[in-house]
Amino acid sequence: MSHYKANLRDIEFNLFEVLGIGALLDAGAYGDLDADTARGMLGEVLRLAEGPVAESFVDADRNPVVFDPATHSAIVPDSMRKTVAAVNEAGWSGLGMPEGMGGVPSPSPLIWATQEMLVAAHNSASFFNMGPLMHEVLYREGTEEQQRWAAHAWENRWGGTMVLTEPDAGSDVGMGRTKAIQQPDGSWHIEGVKRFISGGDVGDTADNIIHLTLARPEGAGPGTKGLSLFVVPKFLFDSQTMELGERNGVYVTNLEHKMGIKSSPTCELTFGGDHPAIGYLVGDAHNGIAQMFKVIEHARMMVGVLSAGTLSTGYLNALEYAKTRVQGADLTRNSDKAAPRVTITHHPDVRRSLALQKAYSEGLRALYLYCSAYQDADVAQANFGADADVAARVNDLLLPIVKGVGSERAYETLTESLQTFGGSGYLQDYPIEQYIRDVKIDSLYEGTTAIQAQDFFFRKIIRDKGVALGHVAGLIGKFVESEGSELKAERELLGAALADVQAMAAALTGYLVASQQDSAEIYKVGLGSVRFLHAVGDLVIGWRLLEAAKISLVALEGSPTEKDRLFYTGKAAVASWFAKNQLPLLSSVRTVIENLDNDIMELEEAAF
Ligand code: ST9
Ligand code: FAD
Repeated sequence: MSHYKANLRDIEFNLFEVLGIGALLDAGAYGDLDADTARGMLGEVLRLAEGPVAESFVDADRNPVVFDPATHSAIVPDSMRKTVAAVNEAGWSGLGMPEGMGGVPSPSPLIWATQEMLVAAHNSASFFNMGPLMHEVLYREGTEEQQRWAAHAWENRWGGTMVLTEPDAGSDVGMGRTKAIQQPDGSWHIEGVKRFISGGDVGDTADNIIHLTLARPEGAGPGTKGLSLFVVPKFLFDSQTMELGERNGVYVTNLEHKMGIKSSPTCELTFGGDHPAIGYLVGDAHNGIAQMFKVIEHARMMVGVLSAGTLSTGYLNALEYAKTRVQGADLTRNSDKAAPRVTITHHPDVRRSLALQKAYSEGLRALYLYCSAYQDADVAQANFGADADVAARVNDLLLPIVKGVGSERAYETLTESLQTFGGSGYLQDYPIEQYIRDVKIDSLYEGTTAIQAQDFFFRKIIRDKGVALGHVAGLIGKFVESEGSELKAERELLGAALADVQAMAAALTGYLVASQQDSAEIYKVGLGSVRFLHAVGDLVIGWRLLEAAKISLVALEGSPTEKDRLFYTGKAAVASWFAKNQLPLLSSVRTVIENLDNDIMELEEAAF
């Protein structure tokens, strides 16, 4: 039996009943791809995820990838090799790839929905499939010649990596010291040591790897703006025939031993030394950080989707267990020692916990799919009346929420899933402990939560002059003001949460303005930014859950099947629960943010 439990019904609900993707597809917006075909594809992806992808989840954790220093390569467990082969053969990475590369046009929400199932079924396995993302970015950013390389790399399932981090350059990418030295033939020699590179080697699962690498050309300025992006292949190749040639001078020199995702090869990569590491400037332009952010934006979204999917399977496993585990009597008969024992779903605290798990797993899915709707101008226009410019801004605004809030909420809520199992949850007999170990990384890489929170406030709100935030707040306000007696109390709670978040934004902006007179005032933005990110996350999640509830209540007025009746009833109930139990907590966050002081910043370091 697969550990992985997908929530295909909820995925389809979001795509077809909330975002209206079926109507767009049937109108021919994406060529031959119609709604029925899309549903068929989702079913096939589900079978792949539950089957060959999930199959290696346990084995690859207990018998992880190992490093062979003699060959500088990763030795990949057989179980993982089978999974990688099955994923490659299925070819789903073609969805949404540029048509010039042979890809199939598809709306973003559909692409991310398929990704959710694939990555959540086996987190580590995703890192053997980073190639297509790097190929796509090389295709979009590269010269004509590099576009050919990219298309060949994708067609031949080469691996791919994103190479930024160094021992002294983690969050602070601009501290990178890896050098690039131009050669007379126009190529470059890359020299330096990079750390923590996912998929730095993938053993014999790919014939070649392209490392998209940030390095500083000799004489270039400091910081991120002085970095350029190079494509550095593991094996050199003939630029015309693409025939593989000599080994390039980029080698894995260590493999990290990690808390989770143990079969994801996280590598130290050494470039150059005795054997030059030859690289080619991407797009023949020195625009490295902006080019790399094309990869990063996609990867941040991917991380949020992965977190949401992992929590969802954690919740569904916990729910299944809770429905069968008999323990204790109903609380109303607690003093009656002879009272019949009940399944733990009868206990109020288990219900509270299951409601929280259901709310965040369905809420985070609704959030990432809401965000993905702004990645396509037509979907954004049809659903939210956003033009292309606003759509791009809202996507930017939502990305740090999808990644930052998604990763943190998934990790903390998975501890609730574990708790549902009691002591059994702590055992390796169930998948939850591995989900927790595997998902923890999501709040760390691709920019830690603190970095997401700063990106959110400074870049996505202040630099954007509040345009995107205003759009989202406007939609929430409209929902709050909507007519009708349905969900009235919940809409009022949402309205209060919106006011709380707006007050938080005003307080943080006030500190920023005050910092022009007294620079220390900006510390208050830093002190409040993660709480603020989470608060906006809860607001948007609460709203999306209530939108889903509204649609569900309408569906319940028809004559749904029994299965659908239960589905819609659950959606309406969990939205109401979230509004009543989670949204009011934002008022206390508002109080904290409005009353921030700098005492903790003034504390001597030694007094901590
Ligand atoms: C990493 C990889 O951690 C982890 C693995 C990920 C796995 C993903 C999986 C993917 C594929 C899986 C596929 C699976 C398939 C299916 C499988 C089936 C089994 N947006 O503010 P400034 C740019 S990698 C856009 O001054 P500083 C912009 O160009 C390591 N652009 O920054 C800007 O210029 P301007 C990740 C942005 O102070 C310029 O940067 N590491 C954004 O110089 C400078 O901006 C990190 O993420 C943005 N939001 O530098 C580092 N922000 O302003 C985290 C900046 O003119 N650190 N730019 O437009 C940061 O993000 C820092 O804030 C910093 C600061 C480096 C940007
Ligand atoms: P640091 O930057 O040292 O941060 C330490 C702490 O300080 C964090 O809590 C952070 O939030 C906080 N902090 C730092 N700066 C600030 C600030 N300005 N304001 C507030 N708080 C701050 N990198 C790649 O390039 N490619 C990869 O494929 C890749 N894969 C990875 C896979 C794994 C398993 C791991 C563990 C890492 C991977 N990374 C990769 C690196 C990853 O992106 C970095 O670990 C991450 O960006 C954080 O950098 P750091 O570890 O140096 O932490």
